[in-house]
Amino acid sequence: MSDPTHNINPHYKKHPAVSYTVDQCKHGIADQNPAILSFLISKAESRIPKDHELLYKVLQDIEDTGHSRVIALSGAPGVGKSTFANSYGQYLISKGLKIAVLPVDPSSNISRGSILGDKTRMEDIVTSAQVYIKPMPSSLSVGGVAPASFLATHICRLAQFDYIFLETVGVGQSEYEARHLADLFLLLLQPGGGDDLQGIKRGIMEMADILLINKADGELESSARNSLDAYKQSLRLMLPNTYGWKPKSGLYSSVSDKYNADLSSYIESYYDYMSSDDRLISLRERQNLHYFDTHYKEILIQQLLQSNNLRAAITDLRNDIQDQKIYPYIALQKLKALALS
Ligand SMILES: Nc1nc2c(ncn2[C@@H]2O[C@H](COP(=O)(O)OP(=O)(O)OP(=O)(O)O)[C@@H](O)[C@H]2O)c(=O)[nH]1
Ligand SMILES: [Mg+2]
Repeated sequence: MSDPTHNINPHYKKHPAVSYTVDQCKHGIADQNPAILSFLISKAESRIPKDHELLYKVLQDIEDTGHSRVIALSGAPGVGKSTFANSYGQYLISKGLKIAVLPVDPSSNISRGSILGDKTRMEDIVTSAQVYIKPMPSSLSVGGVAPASFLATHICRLAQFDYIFLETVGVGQSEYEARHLADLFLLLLQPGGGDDLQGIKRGIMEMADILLINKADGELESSARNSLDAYKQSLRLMLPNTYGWKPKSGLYSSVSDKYNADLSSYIESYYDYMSSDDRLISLRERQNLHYFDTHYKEILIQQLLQSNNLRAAITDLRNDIQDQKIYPYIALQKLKALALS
């Protein structure tokens, strides 16, 4: 049998993982340094407690000035979210603005193999120094106690990008997650849908602050106009959101520049509206509380389960239940007493 190690380079050394000090990270955030931002976001994706200790040290005393505008980009797969980020991104860059584009729920993006696709769709902005696009996560183990998308958004806020776009996977849970992270929920729709909601759940449509019929160009332009009329009808029947904002709707196309100014005026009017009466402050406060409320139980449970005594007691109680030595209710009461002791 041939030696399986014969073609391994004996001089090969694994590169040590790049690491940065707390101070370097703080400066990196202030400078919007992409390598450091990606380093920190990878820590946010980690389940290793040490990584979160580092994040804690880096993030704890950097002030969030509230400058960044966080926009969720939602819509069914293939509707053109990444191409939109490229096209509207170019428009923002031309105004001297700095932007970050982050995927929400990157693990499901990877399983659908579209992150690479997303990056190629953003080819015009990917090399710009004014743009940070979060690279593919190094592993699929996204998670830990804090969802990485919250922390990634938070890190980009602290870096004070003018705009942060959160591209969702377009279906289900990630839309709701994005709604809890973003100031503004922008929904892209395919032309030709009319009032059937094209598989977009009504709940998602109701979250939209701005709704665009995308691909309003070439052969699709007239059907995009028809769709817009139909959507305007159904939007009229919808109640304004919690803050009293009535969603705006319009056309968009990533192959021309012609709708960018309109969209920009919709976005401005949304922020004008939300900035008055402290609505935006209140929205962001609610989002922070939502994040805390969703995760503190998980943290406390994890903390408790680190106790060997409790883990052993759970094993014993389960055995006793199986052997019919104890009722499950009594077992829970015993466990509670133990946890409180
Ligand atoms: N004609 C036209 N085609 C577009 C436009 N925007 C996107 N497309 C095309 O639509 C396809 C999907 O675009 P993407 O930007 O990858 O769509 P996406 O919503 O990011 O897709 P996922 O990330 O897979 O959910 C590509 O073939 C684009 O070239 C547009 O404004 N006009
Ligand atoms: Mg995409």
